[in-house]
Amino acid sequence: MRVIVGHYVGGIGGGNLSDDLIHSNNYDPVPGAGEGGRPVQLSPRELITARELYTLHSYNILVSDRISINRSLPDMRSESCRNVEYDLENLPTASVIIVFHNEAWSTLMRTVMSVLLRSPDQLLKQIILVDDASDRRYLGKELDDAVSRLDKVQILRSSERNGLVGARLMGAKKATGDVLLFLDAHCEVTHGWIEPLLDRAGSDDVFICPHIDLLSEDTLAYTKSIDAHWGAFSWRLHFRWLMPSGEVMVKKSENPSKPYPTPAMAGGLFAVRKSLFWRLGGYDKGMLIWGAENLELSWRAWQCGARVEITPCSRVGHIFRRHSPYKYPGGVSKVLNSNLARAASVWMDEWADFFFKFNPSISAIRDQQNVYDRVELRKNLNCKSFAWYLENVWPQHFFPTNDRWFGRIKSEAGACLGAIPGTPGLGGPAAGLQCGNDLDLDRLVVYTPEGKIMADEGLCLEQGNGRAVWKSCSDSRKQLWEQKGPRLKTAAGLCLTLLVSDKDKEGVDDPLTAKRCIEDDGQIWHFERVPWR
Ligand code: LR7
Ligand code: MN
Repeated sequence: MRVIVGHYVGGIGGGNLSDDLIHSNNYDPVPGAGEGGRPVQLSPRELITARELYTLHSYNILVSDRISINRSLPDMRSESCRNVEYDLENLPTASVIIVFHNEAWSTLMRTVMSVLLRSPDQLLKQIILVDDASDRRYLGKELDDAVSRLDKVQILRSSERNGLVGARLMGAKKATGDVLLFLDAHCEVTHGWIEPLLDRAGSDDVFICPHIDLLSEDTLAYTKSIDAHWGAFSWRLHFRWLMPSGEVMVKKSENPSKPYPTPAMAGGLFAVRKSLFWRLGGYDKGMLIWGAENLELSWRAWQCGARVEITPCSRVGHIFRRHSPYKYPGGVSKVLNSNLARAASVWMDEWADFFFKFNPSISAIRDQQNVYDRVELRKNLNCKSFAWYLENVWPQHFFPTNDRWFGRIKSEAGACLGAIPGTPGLGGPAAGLQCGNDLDLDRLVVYTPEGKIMADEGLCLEQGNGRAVWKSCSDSRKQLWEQKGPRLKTAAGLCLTLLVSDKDKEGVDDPLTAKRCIEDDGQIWHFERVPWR
């Protein structure tokens, strides 16, 4: 499991950069730079300047300004994707919608140019740029002029900062193509990107996403991301990429050019038939600035009779940023938490109770949200339950359920089981942790009837070579633990053991492993159930 979109901490302003720097367009391409998707390297001195400018966009603007907005990229598709033939005459047309707030000129224009360069004329109806109240001077008249020279491209401006949902709705209302195709404002599409999206979006029941590749935030190199990924989310409702289940992988290898289902989408890059988008209720207008709309849309799609899929044949690069460069009116957590509260209350049923119980600060702002319209929408569309979603769309999920034990597993020695919060999804060696309180998600685990011990982020306790580790949950038998009285046993009959080094420390920070069963406090476990809702 890998993390790409995380939880942003902090919108940062322009620091102490001069007005001139902030507001001017310094696009100045160097012949050959970044061609073929290759990285651009800077001299050590330039790197220092580039670092200072990161506050503006959270990517290397010096590099971006050096690469032609028409740069070439290699064909990123697999052999089997290249062999698919599409009947262009019978594909629906696309309105590409790109919303932006204070984007850099060069990345924005490169997004636009890559679409113009690599989409068959008859399939591309229009490109709609939506300016979400940017205040950078270069995005004013200078952008208008540039856009007016381009066929099919138009720009809509919002005088108020609406956030990406409001901006996308503004674009969608003006779209005249059959399919809405959303992109972030720092993407580059590659050869053959649009045909597979339109081919699938033609059917009226699917939100179809491209395979998202990586544009390095430092060098703008185009790199392929791992072949298969699945979108999902953690207990705290942070979007996460996971490895698809074994079953999905088998199907994929049987037909490597076929779109495959995903529990959730990353949010920025997808195509959907316009009629379906509106029939399912567009977006939740109550969602501000950034965040959670991707989960809301994914749940709504699945629960209300549509699907979310990824086509491996459409490859689009996106600049992943570690920080969000723009301001969040009201503060980033207030904005994100309100959006999450809305999405959870409308769609998650009992799991909304779980989310709110363990996130009291979000629960506190829950009542400020009026979601009446969205609840009505759910009723009118006759949508299925979240239980149905978990069971059918994401059976490998790691949330508690009615038939899964949930709580704290505490050693007789004192320490508790839990995955140390580190880089989400990566796991690591398992050790005894200081037991937290009942709301401390890092010390709470799901114990499935099958015998898996699951922590947040899709980590399962696994007996590795000589040591127990937290690893991505899989079908591996090494992740099965049978409860025998107060002991937890592997298939080979070994006992989960906390290797207590110092009695006074109660096993905190001490390693866990599976050992021959003996009389030992480190092998005795207490199961303290914690109600999850
Ligand atoms: O107030 C705003 N107004 C805007 O117009 C805030 C943002 N925006 C624009 C912004 O300029 C950009 O073009 O909205 C777009 C998305 O914002 P980003 O690029 O800051 O978002 P992100 O790429 O970090 O985050 C992902 O999750 C978001 C949750 O709200 C959105 O769904 C993004 O579209 C989404 N991006 C992707 O899915 C790209 C692939 C990333 C992955 C994984
Ligand atoms: Mn983005």
